[in-house]
Amino acid sequence: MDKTQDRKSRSVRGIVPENHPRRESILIRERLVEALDKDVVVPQGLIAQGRGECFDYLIGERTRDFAERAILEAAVLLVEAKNPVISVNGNVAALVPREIVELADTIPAKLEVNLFYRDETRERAIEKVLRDAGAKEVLGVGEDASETIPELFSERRRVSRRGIFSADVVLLGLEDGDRTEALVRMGKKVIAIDLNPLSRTSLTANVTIVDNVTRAIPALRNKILEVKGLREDERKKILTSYNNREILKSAMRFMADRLSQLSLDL
Ligand code: PTJ
Repeated sequence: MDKTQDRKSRSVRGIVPENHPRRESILIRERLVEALDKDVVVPQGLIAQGRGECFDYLIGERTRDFAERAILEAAVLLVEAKNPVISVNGNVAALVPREIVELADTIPAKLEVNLFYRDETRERAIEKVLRDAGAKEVLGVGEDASETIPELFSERRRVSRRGIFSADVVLLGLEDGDRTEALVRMGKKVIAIDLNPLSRTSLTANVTIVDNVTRAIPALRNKILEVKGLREDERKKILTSYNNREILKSAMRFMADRLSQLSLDL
């Protein structure tokens, strides 16, 4: 039996009881392992998910008010952008394929494949996931990723001219710090979804949504529908009153306070 079949035979997808307290989380893990076998996710992506799960525990696996505020800010930025682009890596494609395509349609924004561990097999596999989920156009695949982000040495420097290279607003999920810094240096507004408020990406992005991509992406889409109905002065007020440092501080305070409270309740 090869490794893929071996993993399939051990899958618990069909047997997790409906009332299992960790059902959702177990099924997400199964989804990521399946995506691993299709070259969508890399093994390192499973490690990244584990780190994310740990932070998700600390916020009680719910979208908190610091994330809500960042989502509102992100919604206004995306609606007002001239060339908004959603960057899609392996984990995002595996976790929220349909939701990310719906979000792109709603803004509207372009979808671009951008990988830390890049090779053409993965680019094509992720493009397929997005197309199967309804995407009409997927940038950043093959020759399309012919531009480079200056001063960046990972494979994430390769971007599409019509996409991230010329974007004014870029939405990223599970990003690495170097590229976030490079995009901000290029003058782009960067919106990051990252459960870890301490990561370099979180600290560097213009807007950090400290939440799970599985909750943040649908919430962002709903917020965009609301923001589209706002007047210009209302949107401006939202933009000018935002402070990302304060958002990060309140996420960190929330985690610390929650742990203290939980230790008292033991
Ligand atoms: O598909 P590729 O080749 O582009 O590779 C993707 C990974 C995720 C492997 C790559 O970007 C990577 O190594 O990322 P990092 O540096 O581990 O950063 C991932 C960040 O996302 C960490 O801060 C995690 O806490 C956070 N994170 C993990 N899972 C989630 C998450 N944030 C939101 N939602 C999640 N589900």
